[in-house]
Amino acid sequence: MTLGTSGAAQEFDALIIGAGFSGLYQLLSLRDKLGLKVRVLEAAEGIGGTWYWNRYPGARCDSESHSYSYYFSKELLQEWHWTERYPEQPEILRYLNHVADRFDLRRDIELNTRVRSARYDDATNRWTVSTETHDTFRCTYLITAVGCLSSANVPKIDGLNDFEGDWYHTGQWPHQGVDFTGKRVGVVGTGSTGIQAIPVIAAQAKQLTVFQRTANYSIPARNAPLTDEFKRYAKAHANDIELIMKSNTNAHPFYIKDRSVFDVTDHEREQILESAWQKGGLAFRAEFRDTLLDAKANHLVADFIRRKIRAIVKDPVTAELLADIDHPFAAKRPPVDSHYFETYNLPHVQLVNIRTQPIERITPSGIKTTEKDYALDIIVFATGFDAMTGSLLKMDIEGDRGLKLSEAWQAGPRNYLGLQVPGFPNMFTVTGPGSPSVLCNMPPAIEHHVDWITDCIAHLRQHGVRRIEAEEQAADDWVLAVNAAASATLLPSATHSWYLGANVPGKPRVFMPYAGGFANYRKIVEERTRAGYQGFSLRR
Ligand code: NA7
Repeated sequence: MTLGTSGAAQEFDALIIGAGFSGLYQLLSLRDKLGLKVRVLEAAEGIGGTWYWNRYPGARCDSESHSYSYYFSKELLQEWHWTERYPEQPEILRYLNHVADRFDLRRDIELNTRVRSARYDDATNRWTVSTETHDTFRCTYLITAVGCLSSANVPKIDGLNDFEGDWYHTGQWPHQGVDFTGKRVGVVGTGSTGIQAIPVIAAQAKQLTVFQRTANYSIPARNAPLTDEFKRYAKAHANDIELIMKSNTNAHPFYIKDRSVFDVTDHEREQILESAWQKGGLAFRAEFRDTLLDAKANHLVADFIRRKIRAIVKDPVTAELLADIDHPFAAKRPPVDSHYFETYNLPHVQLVNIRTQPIERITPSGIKTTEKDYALDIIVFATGFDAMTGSLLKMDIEGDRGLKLSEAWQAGPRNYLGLQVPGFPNMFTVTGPGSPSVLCNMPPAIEHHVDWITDCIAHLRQHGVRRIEAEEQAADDWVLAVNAAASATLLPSATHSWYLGANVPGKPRVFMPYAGGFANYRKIVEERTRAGYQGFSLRR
C-alpha cells in the first residue's frame, strides 16, 4: 500500500468521491448535520462535477433554472438569481462555487485527487482509499458521488492518433475554449450535447459537417432571459414548486397531464401539441399520460415532431434524414434545442448519414466514410458517456472478501434501490444505477439520496450499528423491479440508448435507471426504511 507524503493514511469518518451537486451537499450534510469528520476527493482542479467538465459551446441544462437548484436551504434559494430560463454551464458553475463558499465547504475538499482504488477490510470495518497522487485515506463510510454522465465515451475509430487537426470530446472540453473561426469542423453525434453544440459551432465555423448515426427528436427550448415577474413568482412559490418536484414522475416542476392521446380529437391534439411546441422544453412530453406507455399514442406525438422537422428543414433530402427516426419519442433522452433543425438551412452546414455510409477511419486530413473523404481541421466527438456505471467501474473498488465491483456487476449493475451493492458494506452510491436519477431533474433526485444516506448513517450511529449492507435477495428483487418498471414503458424499445448501455461496445445491455417514477420510488424507499431498513442487513 502506498501511503501519503506524511507516511500515514489519513483517517476520516466518511469519504465522498466527487465534488459536484451530490458531493457538495453530502459533505455539508455529514459534516454540519452529523458532525462527522469528512473529506471529499475530487479528480478535477475545481468543484462542479459534470459542470466543471462539460464546457462545450452551447452547454446548458435542459431543466429549467428554478428547478435546477438545491432546495435544502430556503436562504440559498432566495438569494441566488438565475438569469435565463435554462441555466448555462458557466452560470451553474458559478452557482456551485457560490454554494461551496457560502457553506464553507472548500476546506474539506481535496482537488486534483483522482481515486484509484477503494478496499473494504472486514476486521476493522474500514475502507482504504488510494489515489493517483499516492495518498491513502481510511474511512467507515464511503460515498460515491461521481455523477451519472462523467466518463467520456470517445469512440475507438481507427486512425484517430494520426489526425493532423485537433479533436475534442464535449465532456472533456479545454478550459480556454476552442476557436472555430475559419475552420472546417466535423461533429460526430446527435444526442442532447451535439444538438446543443451544433448551432453554436455553425455560427463560427467556415464549414460544418455533422456525422449522424441515429436521427433524433428535439423540441425547441425557447430559452430566454427570465422576467422579473417569473423570478418573483419562483421565489414566492418555492415551497409549492418543491412539492410538485417531489411528487411527480420526473422531478420536474410540472406534472404529466392525466389525459390520453386518444381522449381528444385529431384537431384538439394538434392544437395541444402546437401550443406545447411553442412553449418549448421538456414539458412537451408531459401533455399526455400515455406518450411513453403506448406505441400508438407515441406514434401520433412523434409524427407531429417529424412534420415539424420537415417544415423547418428546407432541403428535402436533409429533412428526410433528420426525420427518419427509428425509435419512439422520449424513449431516448429527449433533447431540447435552440435552432438545431434550422441550422441545416445554412449553406455551410451538411449532414452525413453514417448509417448508410459508415465511418471507415480517420485520416490525417479528416474523416473517411465508405463513400467519401471529408476534409476537416477539427473533429468534435459529442458521443456521450459510459453512463451510470462507467465512473464507478473505472475505480478499482473491492468489497468484502475480495469481491470486486467489476465482478459483482459483470452482467450489469446489481444493487438495492440504487443505494447499496451487496458485498460492499457501508458504501453508498448517490443516484446510482437502479434509482430514477437520469430520468429525473437531477437536483431533487440527488437531495433525496443525500438526505437518505445522512439519515441512515445517523441511525447507524445512534443504534450502535457497525455496518449496513444490501441483502442479496433484496438486490435480486430490485433488479427485477427495475426491469419490470422499464418494460412497462416504451423506454427499452430504443435499443441503442445509453439508458441500456448500448452506446458503449461490450457493455452489458441492462436498463439502468428506475423508470417507475420519482414519487413512487421515494415512497418505496420510505416504506422500506420505516420497516426497519427492510432489505438491508444491519450488524452491530
Ligand atoms: P448521447 O445522448 O449518448 O449521444 C451520443 C451521440 O453520439 C448519439 O447520437 C450517438 O449515436 C453518437 N455516437 C456514439 N458513439 C458513436 C460512434 N462510435 N460513431 C458515431 N456516432 C456515435 O450523449 P450526449 O452527450 O448527447 O447526451 C448525454 C446526456 O447528457 C443527455 O442525455 C442529457 O441527459 C445530458 P447513437 O444514438 O448511439 O446511434
